[in-house]
Amino acid sequence: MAGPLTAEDIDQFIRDGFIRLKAAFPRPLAEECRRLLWAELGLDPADPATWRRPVIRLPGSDAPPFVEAANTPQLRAAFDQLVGPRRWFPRPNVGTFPIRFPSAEDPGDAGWHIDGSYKVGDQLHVNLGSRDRALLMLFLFSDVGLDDAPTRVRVGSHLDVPLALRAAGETGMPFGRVVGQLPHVHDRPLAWATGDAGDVYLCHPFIVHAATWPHRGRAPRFLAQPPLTPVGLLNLNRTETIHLSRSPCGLVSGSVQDLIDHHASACPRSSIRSSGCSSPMLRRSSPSGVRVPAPSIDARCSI
Ligand SMILES: O=C(O)CCC(=O)C(=O)O
Repeated sequence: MAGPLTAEDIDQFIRDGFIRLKAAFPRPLAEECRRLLWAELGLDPADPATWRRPVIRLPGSDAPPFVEAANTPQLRAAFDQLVGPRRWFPRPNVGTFPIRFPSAEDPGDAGWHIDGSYKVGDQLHVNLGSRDRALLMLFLFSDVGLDDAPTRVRVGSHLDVPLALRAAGETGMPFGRVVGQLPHVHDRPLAWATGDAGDVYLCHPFIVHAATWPHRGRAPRFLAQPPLTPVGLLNLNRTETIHLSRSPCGLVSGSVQDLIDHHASACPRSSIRSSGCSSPMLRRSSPSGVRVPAPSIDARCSI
C-alpha cells in the first residue's frame, strides 16, 4: 500500500514496536503550536528563571494548528499502512502535552508504563485487544536531543505485554499494573525518542515507555502523546501469520497474534539485541548480557 512507510519501516514497527516518521507535520506548524503553548503556560520563553517546575502538563487544544498537525496527509497515509484504511478515527487534536523544562528535579511522573486506553470505573485500563487504542503516538513539537528529556522506550517490549494481559480477559487491567508483571522487560534495549520538531513516533499500543529526567538541555521539550483510536474491535482470533501481517488491518487489528507469530518466525531471540542502530531512535547502549525473552509457545497458542 502506498504511503510514507517503507517495508523496512514496517518490519521495524513489527520488531521494535515503533517507527519515526520524519517531518510528519511541517516545522513551521510546530513553531506555531509552541507559540500557542507558551501563551497557555503563561511563562516567558526568553527567561529560564520563570521555568520553575520540571514538568507542566497542558490539556489538549482544538486550536486549528494542533488539528492540522494531527491530520497531515503523511500521517493519514501512515495510519492506513499500519492500521488499515477506514480502520481508525481521525484525531480531533493531538491530546495532552507533558512539557519538560531543564531541571535536575525528579518530575515524579517518569515511571515505566504502557498508556491506559479506556475507563473501568475511574481507572484507565488496557486489555489484550487494545480496546480504544490502535497506536501510541509521540508528536515532537520541539527539537529533542538526548539531553532534552526524550521519552525512553524499551525496544520490543510490545511483544512482552500480551503475556501479562491475556489473563486479564476482556475487562483488562489498570494500565499501571502491567509493567510490574513483566520481570524481563527491563532487560530489553533502550531507545530514546529524539528527533526534530515535526517528527512523529508511531508506536505499538503496548510499547513500554517512560519520561526521562533530569532534563539537561537548554530549552523545554514540547511533546504530545495521543492515541489513535481504532474503528471497531480488534480481532484476536485470527489464525493468519506473518504472511498477512502486512495486510491493511494486519499490523494492529491482528497485532497480538501477528506480532508474536512474526517475532517467533522471523526474529530469532538475538535479533533485537543485534539490530544495532538501524532504529531511528538513538540507542545509547546495548547492554551486555541482555536477555531478550521470546514469547513462549504456550502464549503463542493460547492468545
Ligand atoms: O513525557 C514523556 O516523555 C512521556 C510521558 C508519558 O509517557 C506519559 O505521560 O504517559
